[in-house]
Amino acid sequence: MKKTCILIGAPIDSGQRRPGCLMGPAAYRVAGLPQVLADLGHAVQDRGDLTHGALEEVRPANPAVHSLPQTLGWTRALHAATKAALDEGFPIILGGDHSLALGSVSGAAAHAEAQGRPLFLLWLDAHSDFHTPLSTTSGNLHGTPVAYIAGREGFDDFPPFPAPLPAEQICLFGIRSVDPEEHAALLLHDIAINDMRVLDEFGICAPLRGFLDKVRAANGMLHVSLDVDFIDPAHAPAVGTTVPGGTTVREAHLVMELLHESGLMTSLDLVELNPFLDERGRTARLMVDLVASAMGRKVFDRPTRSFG
Ligand code: EXY
Ligand code: MN
Ligand code: MN
Ligand code: MN
Repeated sequence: MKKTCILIGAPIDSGQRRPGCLMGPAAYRVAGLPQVLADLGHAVQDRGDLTHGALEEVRPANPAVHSLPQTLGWTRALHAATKAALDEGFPIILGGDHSLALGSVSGAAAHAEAQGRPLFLLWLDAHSDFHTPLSTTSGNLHGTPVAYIAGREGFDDFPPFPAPLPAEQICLFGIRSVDPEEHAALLLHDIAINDMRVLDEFGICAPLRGFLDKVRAANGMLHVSLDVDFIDPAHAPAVGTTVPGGTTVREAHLVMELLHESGLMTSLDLVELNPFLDERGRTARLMVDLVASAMGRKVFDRPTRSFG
């Protein structure tokens, strides 16, 4: 199905400390994302880059947390932009670090709530991002969005999340780096954690199809958040939080192809690309190729069937 793709640049890097993520939106455009989408027959509206707006003076309870005013400003801006874009089409948020999901997913949740539909979340990441601003030791708020989305306590400085997602509506995929406090909290939340061991043992298809069946049965909307570090750093080096043992390029494409075939994805984040760490745009181009697979690019247009 052809979509109206609404590109929203989010040059946010306040969720972590390594410079470079703010160049992400430009890198996706230089890597040809708008044209790739148009070549697939989609309508493309590039809304340019957001800003975080006026900063409010706020002091975090946890002294390790840095850039809280910027993160709050970005959260408000991304919430509004994503919610509005969902009224017109298919938002693709060009990050920027993963703290952008504090706003993009809350905006998607507000839209889903207004539509009377449940929101589901597919989190493609090496990390569970399940810290709160109180539990984080790095103080990097890009490690917290899933906790906010799931309704964990500890986000008092943030707007209340519209309708925190029940555990069964959240699916983590590719996980291989979880801090002890996150681990303890995740055991209490019963969120589906398809870590790399699950993917090694059961592959991509069975766990992902199981989750997509739940989305379909609930007439759900599906927000997908793709962190560059989901993919093995040997293939995607341009990210500040690399963790060895990630997915292959083909596994990442298979996820995107299954998402396209499901027809269920309603919004997408591309996060954590740091062009300053890239090798001649190699990672940016891989991410654009993955979006192309999610938006209908196929080598052979054939029904999936077993051969033999
Ligand atoms: N759990 C670690 C922390 O909280 O600092 C690492 C977080 C990395 C988050 C990146 C976006 O996925
Ligand atoms: Mn809609
Ligand atoms: Mn992440
Ligand atoms: Mn990550």
